[in-house]
Amino acid sequence: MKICRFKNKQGEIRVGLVADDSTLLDLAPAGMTQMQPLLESDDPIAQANKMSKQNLPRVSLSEIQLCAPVERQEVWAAGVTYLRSKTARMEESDFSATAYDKVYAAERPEIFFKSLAEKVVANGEAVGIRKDARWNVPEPELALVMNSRGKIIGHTIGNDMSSRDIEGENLLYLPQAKIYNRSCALGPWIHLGASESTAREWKIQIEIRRNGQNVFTGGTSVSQIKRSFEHLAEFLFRSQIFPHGAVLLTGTGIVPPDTFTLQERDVISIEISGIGLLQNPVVVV
Ligand code: DO4
Ligand code: MG
Repeated sequence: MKICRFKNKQGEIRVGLVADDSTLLDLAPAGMTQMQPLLESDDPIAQANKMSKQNLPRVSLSEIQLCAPVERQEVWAAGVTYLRSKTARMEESDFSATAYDKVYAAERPEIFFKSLAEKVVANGEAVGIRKDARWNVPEPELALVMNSRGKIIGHTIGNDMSSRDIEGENLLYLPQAKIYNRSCALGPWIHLGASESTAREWKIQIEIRRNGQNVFTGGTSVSQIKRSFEHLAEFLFRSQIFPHGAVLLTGTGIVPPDTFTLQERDVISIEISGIGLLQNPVVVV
């Protein structure tokens, strides 16, 4: 079961249930104009199933614009959860290398703030590369969607856009390397109710195209994430409150070669089997 936010032809923001590859059901006539009541309910799948049985208007995906599947949730990100991320970061930095080594092995994960909901970029919108950075990459990541009680109720696709030269120069520059205009994309929708063992079977693929040509392809499996989702969620919610719920990106396991940097007008496609496709062009910000 997949739910989305979308802008209809009249420019109104609605919540939809994805019916098939080309159609969704508009949940407004069922009284649902925001995702939050569904995400906060005790059984979102049962509630979504019940609504899907009503005679709801069908909307073609080609007629609407998908919005980022977040309303008021803070977006956070975990880091160095894949071995590939640890080794790439140790290589990019001289004096921060031991920090990455230590955090990979430590009980406490690296978790950092990534974005306010209103700044998140939706499927089809441009993600940004900083104008003062030389080395920019996308980070394709599985994102956990949690309610205000810290329960994982769904998954979406995240892109944790990053400036590797700024991050590599000094670990204290991490917020500037990670949090800037258009640095976080989420979408295309939320897949509800998959267990962790099901999600761990999913594959993550990325393709980057430039002038219509492929310039990078990479892949990994969610099963390569070192930490359990419950462990990540527990640390995020420890001594912290999220009255509107939270989204947590789970780290990247795909790092392009060191010679690669994104350019304006590149198109990034991230696919997670089980969820769908998140596609964004690149703009300098
Ligand atoms: O410590 C730097 C960021 C790590 C990260 O974003 C990742 O591993 O995905
Ligand atoms: Mg990341």
